[in-house]
Amino acid sequence: MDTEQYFAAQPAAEGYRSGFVAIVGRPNVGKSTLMNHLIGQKISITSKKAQTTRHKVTGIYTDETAQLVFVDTPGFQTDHRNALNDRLNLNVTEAMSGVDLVVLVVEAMRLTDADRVVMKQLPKHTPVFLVVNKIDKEKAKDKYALAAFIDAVRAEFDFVGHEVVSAKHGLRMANLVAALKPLLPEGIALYPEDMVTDKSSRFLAMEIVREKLFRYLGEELPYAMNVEVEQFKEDGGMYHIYIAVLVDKENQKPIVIGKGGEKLKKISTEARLDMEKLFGCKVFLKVWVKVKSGWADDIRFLNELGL
Ligand SMILES: Nc1nc2c(ncn2[C@@H]2O[C@H](COP(=O)(O)OP(=O)(O)OP(=O)(O)O)[C@@H](O)[C@H]2O)c(=O)[nH]1
Ligand SMILES: [Mg+2]
Repeated sequence: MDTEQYFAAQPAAEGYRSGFVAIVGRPNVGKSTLMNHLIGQKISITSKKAQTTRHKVTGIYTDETAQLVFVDTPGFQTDHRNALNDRLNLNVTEAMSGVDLVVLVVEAMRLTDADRVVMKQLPKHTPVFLVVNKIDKEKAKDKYALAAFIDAVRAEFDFVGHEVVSAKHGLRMANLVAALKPLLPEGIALYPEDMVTDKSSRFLAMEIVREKLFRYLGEELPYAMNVEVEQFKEDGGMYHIYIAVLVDKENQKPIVIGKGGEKLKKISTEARLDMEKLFGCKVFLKVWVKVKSGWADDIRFLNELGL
C-alpha cells in the first residue's frame, strides 16, 4: 500500500496523537539504548564507547492511542573538530528543528560541561522533555540525591517535564511513553502501524557491522573507520551482503583482520547472526577491509556515505 492509500484508509481516531520526537544528548548517555527499548527492537547500534551513532535513525512506536516517531541522533560532539564531527553536530541541530518534541537524555548523577553544551543548542520554540537515564547506577539509588540532581538540571533549562528511566534494563519505559504522549499534537498515525523504522535493510546491515567493529576493536580505531555496503541483493529467500570496512591507514588493516583472520571472522559471524535475527531470513555476509585515507575530512566522500 502506498502512503496516500494508507492515509485514505485511516480515519482520525478521536484523541489520537502523533508526532516526531528527537532524542538528543552528549555521547554515551544511552540515547540509542533508550530508543531500542522504547520500540522493542534493536534498530540503533549501541556500545560502551562514546560517539557510536553517526546517522539519524528513526524508530517508530505505535499503540491504540498514539504514534511516536523517535529520531535517535549522534551524541553532540564537543571535542576534536573535523569535517565528520561538524557534520554530526549539524545533523543533531537539524533533527531538533523539524520535530514536535525534543527529549534531552542525561546520565543520572552526572551532569558535565558536554551536557551544558547540548543544552545551549536546545530549541526555544519546541517543548523539551528531560530524561534522566541510568537510574540503576549505584549512585542514583539514593532517592534524595536523585531528586536534588533532577532539581539542579531543571534549574538550568525550562523543561516541560521529566522522567527517570533505566534504558538498559527497560525500567519505566511505559511511564516515559505515557508522559510524552500528551505533549504531541492530535493527529493520525504518520506511518503504517507495523513499521518500526524508515531505514532500509541495507542501512541496518551497515550499522550492524559498525557496531561489531566498536565492540571488538580497541579504543581509537573505530572512530577512524567507516563501513560501505558494496552489494545487497535478495536471491532465493536469502540476503547476499558484501560490505567493505574503510580504514584510514595501511597499518590499521591487520588490526581489523587479526591473526589468521580471526578478528574479522568474529566480527562478520556476529554481524551475520544479528542480521538474520533482524531480517528474519538467512544471510550470506562477506566483509573485507579497504584503505581510504583521510575519509573523515573528505566532504565529498561524506556526502557519498549519506552522512
Ligand atoms: N548502567 C546503565 N548503562 C546504560 C543504560 N543505558 C545505556 N547504558 C550503557 O551506556 C553505553 C552507551 O549507550 P548508547 O545507547 O550507545 O549511548 P548513546 O547516547 O546512544 O551514545 P552515542 O550514540 O555514542 O552518542 C552502553 O554501554 C549502554 O549499555 C542504563 O540505563 N544503565
Ligand atoms: Mg547512539
